[in-house]
Amino acid sequence: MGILDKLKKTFRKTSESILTAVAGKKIDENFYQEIEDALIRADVGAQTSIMLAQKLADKKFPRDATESEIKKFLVDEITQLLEPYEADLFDSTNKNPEIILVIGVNGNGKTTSIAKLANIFKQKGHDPLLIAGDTFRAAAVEQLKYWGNQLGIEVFHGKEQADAAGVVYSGIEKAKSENKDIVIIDTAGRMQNRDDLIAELDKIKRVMRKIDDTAPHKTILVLDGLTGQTAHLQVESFLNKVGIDGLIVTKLDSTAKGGVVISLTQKYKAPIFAIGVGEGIEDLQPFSASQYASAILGE
Ligand SMILES: Nc1nc2c(ncn2[C@@H]2O[C@H](COP(=O)(O)OP(=O)(O)OP(=O)(O)O)[C@@H](O)[C@H]2O)c(=O)[nH]1
Ligand SMILES: [Mg+2]
Repeated sequence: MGILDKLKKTFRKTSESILTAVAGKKIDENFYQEIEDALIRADVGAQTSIMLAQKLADKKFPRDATESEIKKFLVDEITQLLEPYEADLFDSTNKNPEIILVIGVNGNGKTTSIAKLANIFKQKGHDPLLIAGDTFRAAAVEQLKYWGNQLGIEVFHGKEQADAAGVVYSGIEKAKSENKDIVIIDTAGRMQNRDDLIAELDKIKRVMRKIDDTAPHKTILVLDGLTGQTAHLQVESFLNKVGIDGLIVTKLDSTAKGGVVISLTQKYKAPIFAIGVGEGIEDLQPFSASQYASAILGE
């Protein structure tokens, strides 16, 4: 299956929900309102949904315009909205190593996304080291080690309940001495309102800067695409309290509200590094504005 077909399948719930508003309808006042409502239901965000419906109305489609013409227009508009937020995670690196810090709320998909990312890096010829900075749960280290074994990628971890910042420091030293070109750091899940746990992230950042004062080169917030408005609160908090360079939005295969990617980018100007489209190791895709726009409209 090609990437776009796979994405269409991923976003089928979202596209079906939007398209029931379009299919077989006459183009009248009601039509634009229905599209606006459908976009809002798909979590596209009120402001953007109103704007898109207005643009459609301004375009003055003839009453007999086809569903496909309407969809193509929306695909183009959404692509333009999203293009500035395509963030390339897979460009070549020269930071020796490139240090990527992965953070987010419990269960959002951090560890799984790290395994998927590492797999992509490895396939591209990189030599990543994964650091198990989630020292909170023993099972977290095991989960990362499991993926490391499966993928043939090295995992660095400390002793049980070790200080996360200390593990990160030792891991980066090891990566440097072994000439790894990418380090990806897994961290324990933490709620955005737990300031004590947020402070631990500051400590991790301070410690890695003793080795490389430009690190972390990327801080990625992983969001669960199923959580809707809660995802917005998470971005707001982590942006203000920790600072982030962009997002990975996961579990888009299980939601009818796949428009959340649009509302997040428009509201927070947050680049999207990748999207999670399933539980398998291949199910993480670099973010493409045009493919995403086509997929959520089933076009
Ligand atoms: N369907 C689907 N499931 C996903 C996706 N990404 C992650 N998951 C699942 O979400 C669950 C949690 O993923 P983890 O990677 O363990 O999440 P985490 O953020 O590391 O969780 P903590 O370490 O507890 O904070 C697992 O069952 C994953 O398989 C995705 O894109 N689609
Ligand atoms: Mg985890």
